[in-house]
Amino acid sequence: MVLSRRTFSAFAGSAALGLSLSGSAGGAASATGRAHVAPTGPAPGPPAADRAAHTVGLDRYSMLIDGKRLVLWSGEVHPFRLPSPSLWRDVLEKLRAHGYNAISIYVSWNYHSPAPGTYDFTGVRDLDLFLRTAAETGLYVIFRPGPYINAEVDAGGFPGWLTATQGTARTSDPTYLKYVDEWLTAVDRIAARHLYTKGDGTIVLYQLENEYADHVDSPLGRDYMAHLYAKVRADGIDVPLFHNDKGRNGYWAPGTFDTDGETGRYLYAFDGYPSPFRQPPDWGYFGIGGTRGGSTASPETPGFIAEFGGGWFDPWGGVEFGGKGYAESRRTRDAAYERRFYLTNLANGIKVHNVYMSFGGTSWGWLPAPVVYTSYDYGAALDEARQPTAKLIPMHQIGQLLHSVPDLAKLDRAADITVGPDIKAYHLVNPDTKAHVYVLRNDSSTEVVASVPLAGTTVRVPVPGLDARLLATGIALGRRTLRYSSAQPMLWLTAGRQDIAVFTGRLGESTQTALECASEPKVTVLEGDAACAYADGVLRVDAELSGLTRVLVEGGGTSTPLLLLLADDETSRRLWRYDTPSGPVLVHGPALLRTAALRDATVHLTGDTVEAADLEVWGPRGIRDVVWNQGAVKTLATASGSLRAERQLPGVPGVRLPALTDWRRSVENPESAADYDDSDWKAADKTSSYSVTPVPAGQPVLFADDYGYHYGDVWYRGHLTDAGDADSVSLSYISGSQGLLMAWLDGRPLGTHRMPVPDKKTVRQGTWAATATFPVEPDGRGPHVLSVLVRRMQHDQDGTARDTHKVARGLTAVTFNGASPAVTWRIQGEVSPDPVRGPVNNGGLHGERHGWHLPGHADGDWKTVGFPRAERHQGVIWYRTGFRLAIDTAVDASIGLTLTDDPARAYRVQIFLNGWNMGQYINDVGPQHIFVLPNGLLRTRGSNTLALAVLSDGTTPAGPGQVELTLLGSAAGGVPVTLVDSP
Ligand code: IPT
Repeated sequence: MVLSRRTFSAFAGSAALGLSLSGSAGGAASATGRAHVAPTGPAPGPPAADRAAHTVGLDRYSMLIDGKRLVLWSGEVHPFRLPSPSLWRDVLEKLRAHGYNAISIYVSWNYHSPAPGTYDFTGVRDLDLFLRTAAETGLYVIFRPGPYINAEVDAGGFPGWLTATQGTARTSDPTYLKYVDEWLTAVDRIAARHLYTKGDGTIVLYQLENEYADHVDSPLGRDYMAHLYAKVRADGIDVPLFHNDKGRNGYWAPGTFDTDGETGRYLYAFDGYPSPFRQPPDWGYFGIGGTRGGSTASPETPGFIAEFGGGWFDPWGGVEFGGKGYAESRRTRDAAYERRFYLTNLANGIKVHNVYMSFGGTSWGWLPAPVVYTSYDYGAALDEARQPTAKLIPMHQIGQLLHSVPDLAKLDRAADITVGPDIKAYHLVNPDTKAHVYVLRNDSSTEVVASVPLAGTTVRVPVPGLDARLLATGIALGRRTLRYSSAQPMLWLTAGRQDIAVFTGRLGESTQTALECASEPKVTVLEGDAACAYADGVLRVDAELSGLTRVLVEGGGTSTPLLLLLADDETSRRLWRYDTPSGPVLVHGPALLRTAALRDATVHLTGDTVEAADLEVWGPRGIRDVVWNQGAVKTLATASGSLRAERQLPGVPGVRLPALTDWRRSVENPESAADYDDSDWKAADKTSSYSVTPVPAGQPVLFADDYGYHYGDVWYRGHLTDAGDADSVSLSYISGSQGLLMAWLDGRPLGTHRMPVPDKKTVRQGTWAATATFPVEPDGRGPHVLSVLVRRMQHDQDGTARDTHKVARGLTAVTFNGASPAVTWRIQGEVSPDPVRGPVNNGGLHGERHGWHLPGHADGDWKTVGFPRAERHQGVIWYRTGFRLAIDTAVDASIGLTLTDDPARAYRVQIFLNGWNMGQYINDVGPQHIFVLPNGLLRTRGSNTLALAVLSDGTTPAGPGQVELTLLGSAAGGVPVTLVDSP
């Protein structure tokens, strides 16, 4: 009988409000076995490191956490792309607030390992702290430590030193496996301290390898995967493991390799980055499947998308988005894209859903792979400057829905329905509760009003062009049951004496919502316009969505009132649910709710405002007082059962940024001079290499990695004898995209060669090799010195397991025409890695080797200059200045450095903030002009040092032009920020 289900859901709903502290509920699947029962109860409450044992299981529908069904609604975030640990909390709180219940993280091997046997998890690399913060924020973690990650990072995450080792990576090669085990031992030691199974943290899933699509049918691959499986288990990781298939190929599905005799603890997952301009693909329930495809590849494990496009990356020159940068990625994969594609995924049975990226961040220093520039904003829902975008709205609405309506965690395909032309309709049913779920998608560009058969009635539902919505019938809304609604349900909760249910849709839309009521209820429209009518056991509420329409329903079969809230998108964005141990809190008004805690009769809230904002709070019975960011707020009780602030919360005060002046200048590259003393440089005289680039016959190995230089610029000095007759020299080199080479003979510039700006095709080609030929006129037989600087950019990724990260970087061959001089070579790259900033901070420029980028560098004798500059020079010139900020500690200001100049000027700039390499600006390539300076590295109260290393080729005047601080966003609130050590 319907009533009993309703009663159960209502009861269970309240029970789910607190943290789930105890172990498994009855019939749960466990980490060591399979589910036998597939309950549809409440979704588990937010996780915490609660020191209790938990089970993490699964069946063919979903993950089962302590036996409770859970749809993981996850966002990808990379700790290494935000080098300021305090801000991790900001990002995670913003995602949690917007409905995400999980995050997925890569851990990048190269970031933590400057040398074999050395693994560093301190400072900005403090993975323990990151995982603790995730647990404190109440987010589950999907853990992805590689060993290979791709991720548009240098060498796909492989450490630079691995490029100079024997053996084929990403195979069962024993040398490679030896290093892999070293890494896994180090990273698993940390992961094992944060497993949800033990209540030490919130890791619930762990990924082996990454999009491994090669050697699928060979022992090289199978043994490798089996090795990883066994190693990770041996390291004490007891949560389910998985691999992310590059497409729906069925690669590495359960049973395709040896999982140490275990079954039921390994999942199949796949990745999808479909074009936003085509129809969203079906898989799972509505897909064509095939023996290896989608859900049919692994019928016993839940639909799992380990990565689904939340944006896309942009190469140098901005070729992906027509030079418009990540704003265009965000525009083409906007909120409507998310509804259209992600709701299609849910309709297809996806129950573990991770959006790559949800916060992209910054590929600072030498982290970026050749395919990307510094910003990894990605067009994600939370932008690189940590600012929420409109893309968070659907994530929020769907995330809250998944939490409130556990029926969605167990759906079967139901009979197809027809809703008229131009709408794709998906129909699903929960076999236990008989709740029905519909996804309606409009792939045309104009609005369609669909006639949808819902619970025996035909309901007119507008679906805007290129948009989608989810509808439900028969779901519990507290003590009541939804008959149908043309609006998308968002959440329900019990607060104090009443239930609250929220429905959402686009601004201005006409909606009809029907609730089952055994008898005629008392209905009061508290705010907005709504027409209400009762007939035949159903209360119907019709309203146009605008702001917050409030309808109070009392009686009608239950003594608990229901506050029905109808919210347009922007309004729904300001509705925050927070689960406390005493029950849920619903807050309306501010730009962000970070935390809520109940102490006695007071609810303590923290969060952000941007504009002045209303504050209204619904919470457990007995709440009388409200505190916002430590300040008492005077409130009134409302007819809606809430407490409402008498006055608005103030918005953020204005933030003024200083102009950058008093630049000082110093010219470098003494290495190009004939008489430079290079006697302490390494002799480049090796004869063999593990690189996949062949060593040219009769020449020494000149590849930088073979001499221990893995990041940034590298210098060569060739000492020539008998070169007098030479008329030209040909320098062959390999770099990543945007690499360049410049040369001098006896201190005289020979010229610069630059790799071409990539186009859509070449950007994926992977290898940038070229030969630059410069005429020479050596005076006399010598000796002569040929100085060469190579900006080698980064190593290729190894997406196809062909050791492409071992393609050489730096000079590869040097030949002279007209003479055959004897040459001895010396090489110099980065000095030993910065112990605080890590291995990817520095390359081998003279200034970097001598600390010109560091705050403490004595630049008193550098000459003061003004910007803009216009100077013709081949080589490197540094500029330094300091600036002070005095930003109110109650303000979270996100600040960037903006560089602009005449785009014809050929120069590039490495930007150092307090010694931290915040990235590379290429004036005549772009498209990036704004570089985010994360607080913590940036002292928002105190003094800062900026150092710019300008590399110009002498063909045009070079800047810097305009260099200024830019406010990228601000809010009253934020998180406390601890300064990052910056010696
Ligand atoms: C897939 C990778 O797994 C991920 O690391 C990242 O590179 C992402 O794509 C693109 O940003 S690779 C796949 C799209 C071929």
